[in-house]
Amino acid sequence: MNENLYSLFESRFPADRASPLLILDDGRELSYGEAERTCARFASFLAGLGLAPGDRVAVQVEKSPEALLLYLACLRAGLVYLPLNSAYQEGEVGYFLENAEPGAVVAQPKSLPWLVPLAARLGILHVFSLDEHGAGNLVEAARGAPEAFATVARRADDLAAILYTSGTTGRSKGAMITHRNLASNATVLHAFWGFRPGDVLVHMLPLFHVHGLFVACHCVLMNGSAMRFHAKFDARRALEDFGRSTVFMGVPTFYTRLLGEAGLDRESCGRMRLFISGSAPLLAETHEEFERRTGHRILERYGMTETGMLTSNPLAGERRAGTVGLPLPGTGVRVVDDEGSACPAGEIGHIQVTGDNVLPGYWRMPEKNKEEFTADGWFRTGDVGSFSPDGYLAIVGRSKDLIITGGYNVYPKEVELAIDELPAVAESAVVGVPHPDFGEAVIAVVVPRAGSAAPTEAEVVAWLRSRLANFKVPKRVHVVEELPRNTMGKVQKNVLRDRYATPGA
Ligand code: MCA
Ligand code: AMP
Repeated sequence: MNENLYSLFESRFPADRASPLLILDDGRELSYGEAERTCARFASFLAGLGLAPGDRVAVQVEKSPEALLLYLACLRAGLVYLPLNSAYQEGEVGYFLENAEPGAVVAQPKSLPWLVPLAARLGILHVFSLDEHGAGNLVEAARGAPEAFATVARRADDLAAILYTSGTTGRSKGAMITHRNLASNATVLHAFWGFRPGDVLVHMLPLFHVHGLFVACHCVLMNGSAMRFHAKFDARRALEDFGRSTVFMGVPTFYTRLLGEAGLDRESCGRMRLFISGSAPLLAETHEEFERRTGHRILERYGMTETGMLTSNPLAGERRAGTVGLPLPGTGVRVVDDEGSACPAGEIGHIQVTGDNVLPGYWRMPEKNKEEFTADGWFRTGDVGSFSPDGYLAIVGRSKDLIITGGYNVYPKEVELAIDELPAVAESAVVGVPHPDFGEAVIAVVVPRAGSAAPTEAEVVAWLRSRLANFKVPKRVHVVEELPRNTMGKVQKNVLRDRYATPGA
């Protein structure tokens, strides 16, 4: 049996291939049949380049139907898909390409001036462009390729994708995701959330992370139904779509922005059956306010890039605000103390997980595998939480030094290292503070080097903008004489968080 994830999707496609997979912003539709043909052309073209199963294809493009079809084509051709956030800058992308050694790169046309020389330096033979409208030389070059392609046989343990996640220390790690990881999670989520014929999902998430690509698109592909596919989140357009759709998935920022729309009420959401939130904590007050306005209780779930989805509130049972629900079928979730012993219900500890959805390890980083997995093979999430007596998991914090801003992860260390490269900076500390729109906002506290003129906030921001993705750039930079430290000499980030917690502080 071919355990290629694409074959699983294909087995679920509607018999009538004229039915829509994508309904676009301008009302145009892309049918399953058209999607299959374009995907086959992309797969034929990539295979024709000499790329072999297991080779990586790095893709840093804006969202478009073609970007989704390129992902499916990679699966089909047995290539390992490596999506990159379109906001990443040259230095960030350079590291990923050097580490993953892809056989081909597909990028936004505006990136080509720096990407072409970078690829040449790294010995990457094939560089193609694809823009936000789905145009570019990839599409041109694949135009004449055959519209039939025999999906390459893959075993469940073969790699389907590599997704880079930032590290607490040092460089990013490539999470290796197998066909088994994705197929098991897609099958479980499709059933757990009760997908049914005729469901229409409103898709407003980016396609380069797990939430938008795997969670949302896989549920739709498993269901053989349609999604209303938008380039990005837009609260007004979402409201328009709620009148003709049934399922919505978003990060908490989507929900707080929806609450800012006067038109969000029971009537506008009357046709919807399910609102799902994840990627960052949903405040209980957002949950309650959303229910008051629309009559819908948001279903919150919890997952990670390395593991896919782990827990979810139930479709039929109680959706409990402030919790991420119950372990998904087939996923083991345990809460343990510092010694690794199971915590009783109500006690807070480290969350560890196991299951077919959990990655086999990190790309070419055996030492990280040792750190991130326990001796008995469970994955350490770095999240901290507790179970209620009836099995609901609540996440109360993170042992990893991570900021989640608008659903994107930012590791303070990476931003601090970039700030410290400024000659006028002696040291810096980066923390997350509450933010009404993004949940948490990145802020930096900077100590000038003795004898140097203190850098201004604008200088620090300008420096970072050229080096880091825009969502990592601090919303505020505070210049201070020294950082607060404890008796061990460690910077007291909690003091900084408290000091700068008030907006405008
Ligand atoms: C944009 N900006 C941000 C963010 N997004 N700042 C902080 N955090 C953000 N997330 C800033 C830009 O730098 C820019 O600032 C300004 O906002 C406008 O940019 P624009 O792109 O127009 O913003 P937007 O369209 O309003 O985007 C906000 C957004 C977007 C819709 C919340 O960030 C988004 O779609 N987030 C979803 C992330 C996601 O998919 N996460 C799932 C990861 P300036 O003008 O100063 O440059 S997967 C995951 O976490 C796991 C597996 C899970 O459980 O799901
Ligand atoms: P990422 O590495 O981008 O996949 O982010 C995974 C992290 O997002 C998890 O380890 C959690 O810290 C966080 N996360 C995801 N979903 C939730 C949620 N519903 N509530 C709280 N944190 C979440």
